Amino acid sequence: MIEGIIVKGVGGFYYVKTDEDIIECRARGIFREENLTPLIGDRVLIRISSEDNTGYIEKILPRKTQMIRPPVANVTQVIIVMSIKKPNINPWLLDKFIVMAEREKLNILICINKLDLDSDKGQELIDMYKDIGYKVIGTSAKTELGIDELRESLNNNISVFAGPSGVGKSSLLNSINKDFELKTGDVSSKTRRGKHTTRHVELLEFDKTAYVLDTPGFGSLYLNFIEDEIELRDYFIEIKRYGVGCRFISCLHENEPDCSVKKQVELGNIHESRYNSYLDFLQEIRKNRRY
Ligand SMILES: Nc1nc2c(ncn2[C@@H]2O[C@H](COP(=O)(O)OP(=O)(O)OP(=O)(O)O)[C@@H](O)[C@H]2O)c(=O)[nH]1
Ligand SMILES: [Zn+2]
Repeated sequence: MIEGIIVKGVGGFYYVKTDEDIIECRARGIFREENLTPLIGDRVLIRISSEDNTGYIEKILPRKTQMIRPPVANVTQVIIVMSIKKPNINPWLLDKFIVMAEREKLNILICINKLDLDSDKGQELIDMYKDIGYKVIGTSAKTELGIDELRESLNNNISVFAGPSGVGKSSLLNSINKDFELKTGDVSSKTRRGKHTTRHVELLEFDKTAYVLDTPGFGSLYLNFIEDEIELRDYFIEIKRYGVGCRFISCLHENEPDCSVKKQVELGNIHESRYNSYLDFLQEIRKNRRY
């Protein structure tokens, strides 16, 4: 049997990239019995028929991670893209994407794009999130600033881009590799096009150790997957860090006495906008639970 990775799935067929080739495969019926669906990103063992060079997926190797939207296995890294302008940077939204990615326990790379439009403001934000402890790259798909660094970050990862519409996710992918040729443009023209073409999620191979999903992750940003509000503390890494010093183990860092997090906000060691995002998401989780 040969090992490969599923890079695409269309209508019951799976396209498995091996060292030499891309093989069109079907899944063994046994997976259905086991209620197991092969996913894009799955490492699989296949048997190839010598007659027509199509194959059967015989075994799915253990998954490292499993993303729900879009359904992809073994994603290791999320590249969260925000633009400094057009659309304007929205730290609250950035924090939300970070929470989604932290929850999935994925490596996070923050990419502040369109730096050509306002590099001062961009740098401010880059410094802020670096200070928190994140890996941040400032980029411009227009001037190719930061593209080499972004390309390098793909090595040894299955990456997925995430971020709001229009920030330049497709443009960045195209700058990384001209062969990708993803459609870019303003939102309205893309929506029109989208109505007539069925989109399939596909893993783009950048090189043997670097795959990128052609479809953005985390389309829905509802926090309803968080069942217990106490979870949220762990998805803000600096709040988690400073929270160790709170008087109460169960401190939610709102109005509890001797809260180390509140103190660090006052001292300026936790950014106010991050703390505000935290409080806001906490309310959202509570509201969800009431329904
Ligand atoms: N000035 C400037 N414009 C950019 C940059 N990157 C992308 N753009 C423009 O921003 C617009 C949106 O870019 P896309 O790459 O389509 O954005 P996207 O994030 O893929 O958008 P969706 O597919 O809707 O999620 C296009 O008109 C791009 O030309 C950049 O670095 N600087
Ligand atoms: Zn506290």
